[in-house]
Parts: sequence; structure tokens; C-alpha cells
Amino acid sequence: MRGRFITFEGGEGAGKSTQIRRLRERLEKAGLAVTVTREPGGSPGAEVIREVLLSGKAKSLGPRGEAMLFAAARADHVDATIRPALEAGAWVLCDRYADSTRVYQGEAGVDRQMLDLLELAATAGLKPDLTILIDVPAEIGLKRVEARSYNPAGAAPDRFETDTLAVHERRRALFLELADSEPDRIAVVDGTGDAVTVEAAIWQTVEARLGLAGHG
Ligand code: Z5A
Repeated sequence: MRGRFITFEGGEGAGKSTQIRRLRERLEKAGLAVTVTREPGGSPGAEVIREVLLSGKAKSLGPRGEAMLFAAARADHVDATIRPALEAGAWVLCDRYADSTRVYQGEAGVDRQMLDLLELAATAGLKPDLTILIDVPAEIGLKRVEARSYNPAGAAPDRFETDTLAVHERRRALFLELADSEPDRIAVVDGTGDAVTVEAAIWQTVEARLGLAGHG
């Protein structure tokens, strides 16, 4: 039986990676096979493009060129990782997917028609069964990322983390608009509580929308 495809979206520091780890544990306890992946990246070819994009080396291409690179990475990720895992029956948990291109590159000025074309080319119609949008005010998300980067093991800010607070807030508004336009696919979860509270809200959503009652 085909697995289910769940994507996580939201601004920086929303808690996507944290919650993907927690959902993975719950699903595995419920006896399901789980594949965790991320964008940009998630397949050998796409990881090469990730490095180019997040280092800022592709910034000079402009938002449209960057959008094409995100799409190229996504096409490889879908073909090499996501579809094979779903066909093998795994539940795929993906940190960011096509909604991120709509929001980040859309906010940067790429028009709707181009975004539609790129999405179709990259995904060949593969839509998530469920998208969890973890919503936090940009200020909170950025503070979390900042706290993480003060840690000596933390990474330097990437190409998109250094944008202004106003840009981060516009992205948040665009994510919420997307959720309004596709309420059957996108569930908004308040990400301002502690990780345990957010985890419980996500589990409730997954159970209710994808029919896992009785597990976990
Ligand atoms: N991008 C794009 O422009 N177009 C596209 O099509 C795609 C992506 C696919 C990928 O960066 C960048 O690419 C991204 C968008 C752009 N922009 N940036 N930056 P990434 O993969 O390196 O990073 P990210 O996706 O933004 O994730 P993140 O910043 O690592 O955040 P997160 O995964 O949502 O959060 P986290 O790592 O789970 O948590 C962050 C910290 O907060 C950490 O120290 C946690 O311990 C802490 N945390 C987590 N949850 C909580 C709660 N509930 N309370 C308190 N503290 C918490």
C-alpha cells in the first residue's frame, strides 16, 4: 500500500525539524515505516544544489534563477527519494516542499505563473496528503535560530536567515494565505508553545486527518 506524504512548512526556527523527529517516533511506535527528508536536498543530486543555494553562491541569479534551482533540486528529490519511499509503503515526512518556493521566491518577486510552471515541472503533480504549517511570529522563530547559533556547534546564518524581520513577517503572512486557500491540505498549528504542546497538537491533526485513531 502506498505510504502517506506529510510536509512541514513555516518560517525559520518554527520547530519543523524538532517536530518531524517527534512525529517520526510516534509513527514508528504505531508500526509504520517512516522516511524523513528535507528540502532543498534529500537526494544526492539535490544536496549539491542545496549547498549552492544556502551558501548564497546562487544569489546573483536573482529570485527567478534561484526558484529554478529549487525546482531542479525538487525534481531530483521527488524522483530519487519521495516517490520510491511512498511506493514502498513508507510515510514520508519532508521538511519544506513546494509551498516554500511559493512563499520565499514569491515574496522575492517571482510571479504566480512562473511558480505554477516550476511546481508542475518539479513535482509532476505529487502533492502532499497533509501539510503542517507551524506558525510562529517571525521574531520568536529568529530568536530561536539566534540562540542556536550562539552555541559553538551551531551553523552560521544561511542565505535566507539574514533577511530583515519585515521580510520574515511577509513570508509568515504568505504561508497563512496559502493555508486559507487550501484548508483541506494545509493545517495550521500554533508553534509558540513548548515542544511537547506542539507535538500533541500535530499528533491530533495527523490522527484526525489521516485516520490513525487508536495508534500512538
Ligand atoms: N527555501 C526557499 O527559499 N525555497 C524553497 O523552495 C525551499 C527552501 C525548499 C532552508 O533552510 C532555507 O531554504 C530556508 C527557506 C529556503 N530558509 N532559511 N533559512 P534550512 O533547511 O537550513 O532551515 P529551515 O528550514 O529554515 O529550518 P530551521 O531554521 O532549522 O528551523 P526549524 O527546523 O523550523 O526549527 P528547529 O531546528 O526544529 O528549531 C529551531 C531551534 O528552536 C532549535 O534550537 C530547537 O531546539 C528550538 N525549538 C524548537 N521547537 C521549540 C519550541 N516549541 N519552543 C522553544 N524552542 C524550540
